[in-house]
Amino acid sequence: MYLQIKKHFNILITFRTIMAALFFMTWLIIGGGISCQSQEPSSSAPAVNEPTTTDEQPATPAVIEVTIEGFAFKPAEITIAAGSTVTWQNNDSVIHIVTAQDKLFDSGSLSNGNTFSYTFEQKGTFEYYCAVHPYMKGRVIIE
Ligand SMILES: [Cu+2]
Repeated sequence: MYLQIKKHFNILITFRTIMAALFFMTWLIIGGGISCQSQEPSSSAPAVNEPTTTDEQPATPAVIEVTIEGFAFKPAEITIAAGSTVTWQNNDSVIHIVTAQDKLFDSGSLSNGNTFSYTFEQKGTFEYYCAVHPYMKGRVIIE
């Protein structure tokens, strides 16, 4: 008789434990859902600001240096904002001439240490090469 009561008591305890666990899991799921929703507005607020700052960066004109070294333009391709100035410096011991494919600019003869600057006002892709060594090629992308 006593054993039977104890057995019933144990089943009741197990049932209560399962119900408590289920209730706790439901509370976790609902609680997690609420905390996710409450975090969304705060996390989306800086996300709106981030693209604004990255949009502003390319719009800022700058002065960019391209070195001429080892019969190559370094870097060979640059992407910059309209109004930016590119300064080429010849670090080779031979003469190089920075020439635009569309004849937009021409540096003339650049000996060692000489520089040439050009300001890009228009958006677009500008291909250039060295008139002395036409295999030397570069590109300026204005955004
Ligand atoms: Cu050259």
